[in-house]
Amino acid sequence: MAKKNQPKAARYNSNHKRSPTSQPDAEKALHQRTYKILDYRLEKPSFALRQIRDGDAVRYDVSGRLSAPVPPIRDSKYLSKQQCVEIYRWMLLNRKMEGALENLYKQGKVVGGVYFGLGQEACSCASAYALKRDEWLGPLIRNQGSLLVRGFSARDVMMQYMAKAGSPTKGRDASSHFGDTDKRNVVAPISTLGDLIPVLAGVALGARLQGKNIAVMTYIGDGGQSTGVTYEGLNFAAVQNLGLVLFVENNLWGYSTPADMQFRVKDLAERAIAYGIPGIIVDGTDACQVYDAAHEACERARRGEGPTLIEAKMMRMKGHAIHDAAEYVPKPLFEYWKKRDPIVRFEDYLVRVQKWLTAAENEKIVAGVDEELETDREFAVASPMPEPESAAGGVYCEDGCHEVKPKYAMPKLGVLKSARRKQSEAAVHLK
Ligand SMILES: Cc1ncc(C[n+]2csc(CCOP(=O)(O)OP(=O)(O)O)c2C)c(N)n1
Ligand SMILES: [Mg+2]
Repeated sequence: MAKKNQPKAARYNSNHKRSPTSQPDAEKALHQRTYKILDYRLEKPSFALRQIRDGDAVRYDVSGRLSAPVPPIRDSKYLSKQQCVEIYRWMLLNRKMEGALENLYKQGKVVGGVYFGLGQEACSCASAYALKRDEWLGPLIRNQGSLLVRGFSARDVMMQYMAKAGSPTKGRDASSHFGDTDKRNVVAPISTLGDLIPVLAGVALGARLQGKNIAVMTYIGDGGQSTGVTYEGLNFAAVQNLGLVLFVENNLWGYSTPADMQFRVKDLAERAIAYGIPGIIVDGTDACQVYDAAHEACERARRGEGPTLIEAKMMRMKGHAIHDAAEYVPKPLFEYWKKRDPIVRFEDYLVRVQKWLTAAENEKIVAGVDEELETDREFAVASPMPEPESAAGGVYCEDGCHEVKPKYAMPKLGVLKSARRKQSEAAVHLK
């Protein structure tokens, strides 16, 4: 084989260790600092991806402990049986709704593409579940489960994808770029990755000026976290002690780029150290771990103690969107994560391990979800498309159509002053 055609192998393994320096022990002890990253996982997957170039073609090989036993679900410190069952139902609705969307797309009824959160339902649903009704969420396109938890229906999501007149954006967008700043406190996803972070930090700042420390939650992917605005937004939240709960969804791929080619740190939770905020790792396929970390971070936020970065490790179980068959993902990686399916494992936990659901009760939940979806799907399909003339409406704010009112109270100047005082006290303390 000619040299230029030979497969070249490059290792992209974030577990590389730099060679130790030859500092004397005493000097090392003097300079060494230690930082804590909490890790809730019951399993620490260990594998490496290898990029193989064969001429112009690129593919990935995976090696490591791919036959490791599947970890159990970790008991939650906070969730009741009732709450676990509720989260399980949201996850089921999330998954089955996306299945219905895939079918609608194949029937030519969806305008544009479809984005899936397959394998990430625990992360979307259990995280949003930790917020109180009057707190705020800024989902990304993969967090359709979070939208359901915040009070949107499967009907809303399906109508949106079909650009129906009665959809949340009245047919103006054909994916999940919608929110509700009036009742559900949801900021619409922003396509430029990372931009939701300063926006949500701003929401927390607004609430504080109105005299209330609230938790605000948003997400960023393993790819999107490389953007500058992620740093700027989180740093702003950190120095202002704003109650931002940032889920870094490490699903191992950003489009076709593997996570190991996106960052050099071992765990993205380590980024928290540089912001001076707590960093936590959870298994993103375990709803109990996701909820517990989210709940603790929300409680910190409500106490006015600032942001938390939670890295949720999982796998994007489909391509980037429906057009992407994800051929570049090594099959054994899919097989490994399929065994760690968040819904199958949570169901097993509720039915067999905890015996919180009988088989008959479980079947009733599944049937209820199917029935709800079928009703919503039929309604969405039968509902009309927007009238062409309506396209120009709703672009500009007409007199009185949007009254911007403070959500919590009239802004207080004193709050600002006390926040500044707290900051300068903290600065003195650090010195
Ligand atoms: C600033 C910015 N750069 C690039 C894109 C195009 N883009 C959209 S999604 C995506 C991949 C994101 O990967 P990741 O953040 O890991 O999220 P995932 O899709 O895996 O959930 C890219 C590159 C964008 N929307 N915004
Ligand atoms: Mg990703």
